[in-house]
Amino acid sequence: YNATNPGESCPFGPAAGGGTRNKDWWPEQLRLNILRQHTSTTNPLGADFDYRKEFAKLDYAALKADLAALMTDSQDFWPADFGHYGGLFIRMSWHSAGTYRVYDGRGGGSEGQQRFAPLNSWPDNVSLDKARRLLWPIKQKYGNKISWADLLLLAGNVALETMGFKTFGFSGGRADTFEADESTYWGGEKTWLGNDVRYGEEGGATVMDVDNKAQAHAYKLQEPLGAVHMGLIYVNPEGPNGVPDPVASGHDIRVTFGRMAMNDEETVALIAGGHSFGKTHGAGPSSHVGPEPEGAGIEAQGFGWSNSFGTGKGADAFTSGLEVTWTSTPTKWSNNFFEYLFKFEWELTKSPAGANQWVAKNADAIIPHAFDSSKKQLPTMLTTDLALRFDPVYEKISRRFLEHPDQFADAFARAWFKLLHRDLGPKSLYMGPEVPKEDLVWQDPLPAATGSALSDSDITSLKTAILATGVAPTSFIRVAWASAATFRGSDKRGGANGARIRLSPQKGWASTPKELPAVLAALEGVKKSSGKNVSIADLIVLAGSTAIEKAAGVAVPFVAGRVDATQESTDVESWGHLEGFADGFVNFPPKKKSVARTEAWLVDKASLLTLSAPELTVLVGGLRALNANYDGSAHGVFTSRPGTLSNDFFVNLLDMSTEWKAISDDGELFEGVDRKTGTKKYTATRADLIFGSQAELRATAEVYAQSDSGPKFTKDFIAAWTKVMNLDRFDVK
Ligand code: HEB
Repeated sequence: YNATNPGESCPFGPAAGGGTRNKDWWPEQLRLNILRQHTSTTNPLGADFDYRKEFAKLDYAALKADLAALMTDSQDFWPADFGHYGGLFIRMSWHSAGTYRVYDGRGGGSEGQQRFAPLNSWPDNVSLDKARRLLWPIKQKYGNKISWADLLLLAGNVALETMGFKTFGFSGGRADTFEADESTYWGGEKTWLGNDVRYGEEGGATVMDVDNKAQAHAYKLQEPLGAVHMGLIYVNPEGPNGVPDPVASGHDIRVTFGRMAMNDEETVALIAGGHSFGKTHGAGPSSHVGPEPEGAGIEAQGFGWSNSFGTGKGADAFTSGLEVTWTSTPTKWSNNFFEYLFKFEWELTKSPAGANQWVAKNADAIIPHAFDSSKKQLPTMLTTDLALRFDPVYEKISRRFLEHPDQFADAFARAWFKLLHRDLGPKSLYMGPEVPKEDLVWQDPLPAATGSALSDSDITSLKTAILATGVAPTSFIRVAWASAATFRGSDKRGGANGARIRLSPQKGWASTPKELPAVLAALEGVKKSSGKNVSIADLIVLAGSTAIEKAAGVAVPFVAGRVDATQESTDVESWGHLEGFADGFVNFPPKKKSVARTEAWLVDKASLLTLSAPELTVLVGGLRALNANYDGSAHGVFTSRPGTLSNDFFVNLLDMSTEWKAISDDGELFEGVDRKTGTKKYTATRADLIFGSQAELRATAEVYAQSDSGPKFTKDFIAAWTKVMNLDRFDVK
């Protein structure tokens, strides 16, 4: 029996879905797997489980007290450095939250994904398996009242507090997932820490070469990636590609932290604040370190990176291979990090594991040893730490923090809070006794609802007024879609509530329908003449739904209660990311054709809208029949009665009398001709034809094209439309 290779017999044999699979045969095949994740078949808590209700019953103070006690309760299986686990838990929380990316809102700490592959086995997450196991008795004690997702972040917050730092607050409310998320793009490399795929997009350099300064500053990290290598949270601590160049490293840090929505000040505060605590681990050579959790034997029970160097833990621990302790009080908040950063000159040296790091010149041994109180060491830093001094922009901020520790503490507290709460959703979802009062602009704040509720008869008369405006119903549908479809389930941002489509930047997006000003003017008119306290956000949705009602001849549900945001409460840059890369639902073409196919962007958008494959299918078919393309183009409008809700899209797409051929060099546009006569019938995009080409989508399209599908099609379309309109209505769910 080979313990390190137990599957030697036949790892890909005839059981449990083994064997060569579709994605091995056809790696280019469009997969729909990301539309069927986190369902009741994977969640042991069942469909009726409501985490928010459970969290409300939690004895929060008792949980915090237990976490505080854990910090100094050193366990033999992983002894605490300096007798305090604070540093380890801060790093765990930061790595849990730090995978967030602004472009699609994916990653981040809101689902407890650090428990699953690939994150549980990322080279950057070494030893965090130990941190999570230290937390298990507490998770076990409080059960469903605290999710792993919340616990992984709260532990870091409590760690900071037990070491004398005043945090900005904390909110619970993150429900767990129970399977590895497949939707987040972590990069296309086939090797850990590789960088062969992520550079070179759109005119940047193809390979990162830090010795070539001009090139190092021209390279573009592929969007939406937030890390310079597969398997890292952000950047290589030794410097770009391991080259110990603090200035070039500053460039990497700016790019990657920017993608986590952090500006220069937040970035400096986070790095220095975090590295005011704890130490790094690289006591011996990496050759002693065993496989990561996913690659380890069954008897390791989810532990990875077993280390045969010395005791393999404590003073002999190996995590990053670097051996640095930044401050003389690694378990107490101080301004040491900046004091030492500027006080000393730094000399390049090697860790015991051979990694590049820096040691203070002409310094006394003032740094404690983690396990031997009689030993003192020289101050040490990582290349990335020195970037906070040698990058000219970071330097200014760092010097200000050096001179004003209060400003540093405030900036770190706020940036840390943002880091942990960036993907939790609107403030209305925050829970627990430590929710800060202050509104923060990255929360996309909304005013409190003040309007008296609309009665049914109010809604009926508003509908009549909407239809009497003379604006084309399709225009109302386009604007309602553009307004609501900014929502993304990943970080619960966007959506129709707030009517930010009226504001910069959304009103100027290429994807925003040209009719927007006319639609808004008409709806302002409806509001005025109604004399009702109704928001424009509600009217936008009501107008879209009323137009569909008219096109379908069937009632479309509407729930009033949205509010209108202001320009001042809108962070233009941050809201800008919600435009996304493409919207195939209305044939808005991808901005990034070079990195993924149009149909892949469509599935990606459906996943952000939390739609299933049938919902995706019925929505696209219905929107095409309704003539709802963002720019009014006829692509995919396979019907002789555009504007009527019908299943014509499916019927005509699947009709063999049409033959398709590409008519653009980029393979994006197609023409459908009568197979017999050659007469031109339709034009279509990849986001249209995929429903006839991908076998699973085609199977669903067939259901909607059947002669008996009429009522089902209408019912399913209206349900899916209403779902999208209400995705951000956390107040009514
Ligand atoms: Fe950090 C640690 C890197 C940022 C917090 N870091 C650490 C380490 C490394 C790093 C390498 C070591 C690990 C071991 O153990 O060995 N970082 C890094 C980088 C960055 C960072 C590269 C970017 C630049 N951090 C950061 C942040 C934070 C942190 C932001 C928060 C806020 N860290 C931390 C801590 C620690 C670390 C606390 C310690 C841990 C212990 O003690 O265990």
